[in-house]
Amino acid sequence: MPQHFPNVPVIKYEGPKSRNPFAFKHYDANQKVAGRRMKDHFRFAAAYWHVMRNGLADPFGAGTALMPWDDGSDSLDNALRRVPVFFEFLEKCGIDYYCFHDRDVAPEGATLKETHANLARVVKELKAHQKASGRRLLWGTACLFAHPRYAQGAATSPSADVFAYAASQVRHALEATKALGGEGYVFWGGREGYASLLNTDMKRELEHLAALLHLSVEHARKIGFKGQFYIEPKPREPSTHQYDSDAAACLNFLREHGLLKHFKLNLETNHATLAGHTMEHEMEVAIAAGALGSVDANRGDTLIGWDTDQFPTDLYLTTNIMLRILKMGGFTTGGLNFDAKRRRESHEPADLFHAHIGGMDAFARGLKIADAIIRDGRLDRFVDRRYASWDSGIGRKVESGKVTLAQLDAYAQGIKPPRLDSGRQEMLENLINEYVR
Ligand code: XUL
Ligand code: CO
Repeated sequence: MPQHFPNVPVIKYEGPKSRNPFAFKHYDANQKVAGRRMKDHFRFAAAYWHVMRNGLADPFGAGTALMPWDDGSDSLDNALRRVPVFFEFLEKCGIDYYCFHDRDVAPEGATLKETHANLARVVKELKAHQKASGRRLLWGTACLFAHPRYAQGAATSPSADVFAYAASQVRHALEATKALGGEGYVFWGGREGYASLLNTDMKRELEHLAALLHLSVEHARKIGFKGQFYIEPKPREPSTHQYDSDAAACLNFLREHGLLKHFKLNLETNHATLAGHTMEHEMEVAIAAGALGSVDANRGDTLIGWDTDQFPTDLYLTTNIMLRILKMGGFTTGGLNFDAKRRRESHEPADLFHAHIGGMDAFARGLKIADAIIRDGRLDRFVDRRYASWDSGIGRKVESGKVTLAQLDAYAQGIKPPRLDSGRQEMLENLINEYVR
């Protein structure tokens, strides 16, 4: 293995008593929990854009990240040099999957044709490294938000020519994803929203967004791409309003435009909290629609109102996520992608490892805790009992659509006033605390 991270060993599982910062304390890839190896539960992925391209700038200051392998240029050679560094990182960290935007891996050229050729060249390199390392592509995507041409939207731009540019980029990113055996393809509509309604034809913009998604699904069929399409909800940031603002809005959009059978959701924790929801809320919404596909694993900060993309280290969060993934029966095409970056102060290459080790260990603990809570059974039994009145009698009739409003009126007039049992929230919180330790 090349040595771009000479001071970092291959990260191994050493158990909870280890004090080695370059070891897993809880993530033991091949250990079985709930009948499956940990690595198969999580399908961890690293984000090319954060690991390789995030210089750790913030709105008030320049990047701080030390990247001795990177000459800071936007050349194709520099792009090619990043590839082995990234794969060394994946191998040392024991991460099986990765995700990328077209522009993370390959630079824009002087013409669109040159841009596509750059991507094709880097894809060759990625493919060779995937083969040599056994690493795989969880999903690919096109960056339709960074270039100034997308300042007023990509699929939802007022300019039909910008739409065509976006379509061209999606075609090539989709084909790159297929060439790399990618298991999915993501649409995150970074600029698909508006800054002001004064200049916006919202209905038309939404129809154009749907058109791009339909065209992409058709193209996938034509080229034989069998991967899963995802849409990734996020509310504000960068727009005043984002059309794909949360899980419910995305599902409604997909349903309205006949796209629900082709798409699932890629849910991101920090996006959920920016939308004023918890991650578990967004997961419940997606699971209820049979549309939870994948997860961008990170967290926000309650003291900062933007997408801080921090690494997930909160055990309540990872427990809640894993409770739902276990109940869903696990990921199929999706996985846990660390769409997360180090703090600006954590500028050394070694910090990339500490960050991912922490996230993987937090999910390993979350999985073990969630499995224990499910096996304990008290939580599920409580919820079942709380809704027991729907399992028979009048509840059963309502659920099966076998009752009229008039019959319900007659029923209600014939019973004693309803009496509620306690919701026992605090008792259930205590139950969770028996396991989160
Ligand atoms: C932005 C974000 C994106 C998507 C992919 O907040 O999460 O990186 O995950 O475009
Ligand atoms: Co994301």
